[in-house]
Amino acid sequence: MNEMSRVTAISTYAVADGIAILTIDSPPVNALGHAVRVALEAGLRRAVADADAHGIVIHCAGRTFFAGADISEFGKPLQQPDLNAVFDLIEASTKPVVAAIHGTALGGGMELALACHYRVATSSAKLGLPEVSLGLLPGAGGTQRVPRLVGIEKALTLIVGGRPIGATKALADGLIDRIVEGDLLPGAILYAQQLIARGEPLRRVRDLAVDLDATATREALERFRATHKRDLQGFKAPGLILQAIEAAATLTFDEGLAREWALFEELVDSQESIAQRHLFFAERTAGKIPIERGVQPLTVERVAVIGAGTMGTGIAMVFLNAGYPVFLVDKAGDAAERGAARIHKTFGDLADKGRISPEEGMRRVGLLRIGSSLEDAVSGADLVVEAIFESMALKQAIFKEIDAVAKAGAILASNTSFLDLDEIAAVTARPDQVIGLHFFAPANIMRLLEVVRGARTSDAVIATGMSLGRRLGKVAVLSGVCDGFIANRVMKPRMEAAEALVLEGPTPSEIDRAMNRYGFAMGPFQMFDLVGLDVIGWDRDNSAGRTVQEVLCEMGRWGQKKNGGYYDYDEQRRAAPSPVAEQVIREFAARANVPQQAFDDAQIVERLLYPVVNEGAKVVEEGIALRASDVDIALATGYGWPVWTGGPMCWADRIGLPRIVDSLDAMIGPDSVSPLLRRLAAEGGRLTS
Ligand code: 3H9
Repeated sequence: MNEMSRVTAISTYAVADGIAILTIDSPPVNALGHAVRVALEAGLRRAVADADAHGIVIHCAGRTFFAGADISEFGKPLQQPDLNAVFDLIEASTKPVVAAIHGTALGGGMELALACHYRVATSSAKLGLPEVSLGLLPGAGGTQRVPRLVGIEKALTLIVGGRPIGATKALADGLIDRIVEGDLLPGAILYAQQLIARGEPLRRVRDLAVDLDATATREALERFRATHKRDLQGFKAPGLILQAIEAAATLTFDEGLAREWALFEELVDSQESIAQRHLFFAERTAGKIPIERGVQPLTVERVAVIGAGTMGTGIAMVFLNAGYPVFLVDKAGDAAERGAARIHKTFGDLADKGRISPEEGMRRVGLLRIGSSLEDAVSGADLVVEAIFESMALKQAIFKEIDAVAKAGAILASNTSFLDLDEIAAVTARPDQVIGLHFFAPANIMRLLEVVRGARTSDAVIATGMSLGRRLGKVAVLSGVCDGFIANRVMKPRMEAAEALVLEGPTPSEIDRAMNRYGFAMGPFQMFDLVGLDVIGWDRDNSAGRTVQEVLCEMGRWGQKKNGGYYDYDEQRRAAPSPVAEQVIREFAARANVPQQAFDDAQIVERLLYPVVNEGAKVVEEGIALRASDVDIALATGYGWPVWTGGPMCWADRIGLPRIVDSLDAMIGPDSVSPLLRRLAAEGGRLTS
């Protein structure tokens, strides 16, 4: 290799055996921001002009190939050169350009690779167009080049689905040309030399034909729309992606590119994409926590889970999925055996569906031990997660026992969803080692993990909880101690508002429908019926018809499990509005002299969700959540808050805080409105930055 020289501050240029190597080094993920585009342009011009170079390899230093356009540049004026200008240079090169891919070639990064004449990748590389999850579409040729390379049907799955694929599949589909075993760069150079030696043509994806004609493409799009109707509801990007892909089959390449750009610009400025980009950064910001500099997470190798109920077995699976040996213990009868059976069945089902290999299923099951002796389970564990019944007395008793047998330094975690962690920690001799790990049900599916710091939890233990969350594939959000922590506390006013509103005129199904239209998979009454009215705070012994819930429970209308609650259910558990429940509600309202009126969807949304915004602001001002974006990401990942609204705080900023405060003043009274919310509204401020 001749001497390496700098092209710009973040790029180098060298020639090895007749091949120019252009290396970009822009940590952390080589996002294609302005400086990177400038570096690519300069490097390409130099390589094209260099008489010693007969081919060009584009390559990235650090952990990954280009992970996409720089998302933080969206919404700001575009600085030239744009990506398409860089890609024009690549395609116009008279020397073959090879993309050498490692890590993740995502979004604009994959589009850059597609603009190259050839692509090689390491076997561990992943490629994808995840723009849809940011409410965007690939805006640098992705919707035009992918259909030309792999056909319309596969392009739909890749671009609307947004899930990256591995190198092996990319090779099989024709997205890449070779998998390099061993060192990537020498492999890419060798490949470029072979292309030149064989006199292979400069393959420009833009010149390939799309596999389907216009009519067949439209039919394929219709089929796709019909099959994925539910998944696409509420989102703006998928519909526009379909239009862009249609353009690939109906327009020339350049016309298609122009159409794609127009659609991209429409999306970049859309509320949906702004909200989804907010959540992208919210997820990453949640990991930034105020602990002493240099504090490192403790080592966790072995885990004990106490309690083999639904929550305990779910939590055990989360750890098994991530490769941790787990001891699941339950003192009651054969509870641990039954928990283990559920775990075996879940992994078996996953293997049957092809989601994991049978060997992987066996490996995970092999990491599980069960028993009924607390000491056996706990004594070897670095982390003990308690997941027993939600009672302070029971939790304190079990923490005393655990504390006595756990090794020194072991972390004791509670999965409590409401109780005061400090009271639990106080019964142990190691309150600094006690933390809350609040998983959301089903624990093996839901992405949110609230890491609850007690008054005395040490920084090292907090750091461990947060880094563990990441290793478990969860979104870890740090919460202080309060009733319900972040997500449950912030959502509680929605339930209370629904119970009050139903007495004022709207039926349960009207209220739920407004929530469904807003974007929640379930409204509050659908949720009550699913969970069971008898288990959400019904005091059976003292029930005296004081609330609608008490009356329904006394009637045996406990929800889905009894074929009746707020709704009536048929044998297939299909819900229908219930005349019986509605009569109970109206009689109740008449007795309490509640004035009746009609509410439209927008009014229902205000009544139910403005109080949620208010509670979110309180959680921030009390320091329970570190920042408003933590509330948003917690609700999006823990409660299915529709991501295209960005979560309650982002949504509130869009509506305008003064309007929300005015409405809350009238609705719940000025004394109940969060002072932070009121101050920001007065100052023209925002909850999210
Ligand atoms: C696009 O390409 C549009 C084009 O079609 C058209 C354009 C015209 N930009 O996730 P991590 C930051 S849209 C800016 O913790 P990991 C991230 O915020 C883009 N910043 O690491 C974080 O910063 P900080 C399509 C980005 O190893 C740091 O990098 N591409 C970007 O767990 C580390 O991130 C995507 O949607 C970016 N594109 O995962 C890919 N990406 O340290 C988005 C990351 O200050 N990225 N950052 O908190 C990812 O999926 C993951 O970051 C990745 C690495 C898998 C790459």
